[in-house]
Amino acid sequence: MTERIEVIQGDITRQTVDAIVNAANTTLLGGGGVDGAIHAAAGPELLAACRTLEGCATGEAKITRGYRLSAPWVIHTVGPIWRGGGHDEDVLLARCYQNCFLLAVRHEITTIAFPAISTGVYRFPLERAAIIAVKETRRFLESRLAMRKVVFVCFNGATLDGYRKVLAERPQGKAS
Ligand code: AR6
Repeated sequence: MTERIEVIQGDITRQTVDAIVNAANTTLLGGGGVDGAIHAAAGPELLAACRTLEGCATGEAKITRGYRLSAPWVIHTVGPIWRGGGHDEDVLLARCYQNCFLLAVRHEITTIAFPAISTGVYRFPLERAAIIAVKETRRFLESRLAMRKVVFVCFNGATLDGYRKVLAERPQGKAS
């Protein structure tokens, strides 16, 4: 299973996968960070498509085409804003991954790239977010053999180090 997880440093807009995930906000109308980069690379057709979606609640996900991206699909999800950890942030972040995977199954997506959702402007602690991302991904891959590849695209070295550390740790409850 672990061989179907990749972690790289790079720009998610350049990934050649079936779907890239966008760390959006509830309006789905664009923003800074990875959201801004995806809209810039996909072109104005993406914003036009997003306008028809009527926003997205925190923890949910919605899908559009990728337009000028090499990825044919973009899955937009809204991570929680970190407010100290006592406001269901962990559960909401886990739901982002779960809902992205549900859409991936529905659209027969077999390769998908994620940014480190919520860990930028939304200030979710990186390692804590990476633990959730890896746990949800491993759980999904166990049940879904058709998913060939999940890529964690880290924009900087600190994010890459955080993911590598978490991926090197033994999954909880596993003997080997
Ligand atoms: N490719 C991959 N990762 C990237 C890229 C890129 N091109 N650009 C940034 N990152 P953030 P959030 C990383 O702030 O915390 C937006 O304004 C970045 O280094 O993009 O979920 C939305 O509209 C960090 O590791 O998303 C929302 O308002 C990660 O992507 C808000 O920000 C997430 O950082 C969402 O905040």
